[in-house]
Amino acid sequence: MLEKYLDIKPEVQEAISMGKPIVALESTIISHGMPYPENVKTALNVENIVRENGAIPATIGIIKGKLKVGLTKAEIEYLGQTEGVVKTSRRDIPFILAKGLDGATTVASTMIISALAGIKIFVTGGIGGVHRRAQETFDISADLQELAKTNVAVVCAGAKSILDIGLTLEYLETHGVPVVGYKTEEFPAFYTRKSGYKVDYMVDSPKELAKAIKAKWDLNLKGGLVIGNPIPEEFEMDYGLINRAINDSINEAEKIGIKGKEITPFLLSKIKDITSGQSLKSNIQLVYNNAKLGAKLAVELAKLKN
Ligand code: PSU
Ligand code: MN
Repeated sequence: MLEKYLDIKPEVQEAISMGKPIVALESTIISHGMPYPENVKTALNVENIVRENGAIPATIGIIKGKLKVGLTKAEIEYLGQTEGVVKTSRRDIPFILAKGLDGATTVASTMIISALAGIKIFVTGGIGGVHRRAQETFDISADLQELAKTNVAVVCAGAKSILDIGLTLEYLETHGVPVVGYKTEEFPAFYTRKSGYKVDYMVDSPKELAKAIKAKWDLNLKGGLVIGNPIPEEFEMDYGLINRAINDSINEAEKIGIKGKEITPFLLSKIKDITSGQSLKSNIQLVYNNAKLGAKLAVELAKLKN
């Protein structure tokens, strides 16, 4: 029945059947998170980094109403430069399929499709979360609910301070989602290594992390994990500079009334303009760094099978 909806690339299908290490990658970062052509270049480099570190990459997206597990180079190009690709979260999936549209998958929907295909490790830049002033707007990303219920581990560089990081961590705690720091006790804030908030657990090796992930799912403790991997020091942004850019972008969004699913892409693009492209450079580098860790983690997890 799933075959009707899922289109798995042969290389990825083979890796799934053989229990080889696989890393899922999302596509909203391609279509709505970065400008062309940097988006496509980054997506292809990320796939190479995953390979160099011993795993098979599977970039996930929706093309003409089919859930694609493992986009080809041409499909990544297509999603990266086609207008009208829909940012697709959990609620959107059925309609993008029924209407035969193209969709870029968020963290939430990439987790869903990964789980359907049997992929356990997923690498991205940053997760969605509880937005600032969510007390009034109710803007909480569907990514957090997905982490609460879907068994996929998400490697990211933390959450940006366009979000309320404290409330995001509280929300995850309520839903039993472990927040792990890779070689750090502090939850990273995407563009910067520090956020002022602690993680629940620090781990020092992909092996230790793989053991914890296996224990969680062996015990049927449903849901995902957030693995915070700080941006390498040499690519980190100045704390004051990035936070001024974020605040100015949020003010601008409020002034012109940007809301809902448009807000994250709007802020990312505004922050890039204010920082003259510096934020994009950091964003690209942190994704590369996550790809390395995600691949190593997938390798360790594959060794622990059964
Ligand atoms: N953060 C980024 N780049 C992105 C996103 C988040 O730095 O591209 C995307 C991810 O796909 C994430 C989504 O799942 O934004 C969250 O959107 P929302 O808050 O509308 O759920
Ligand atoms: Mn939202």
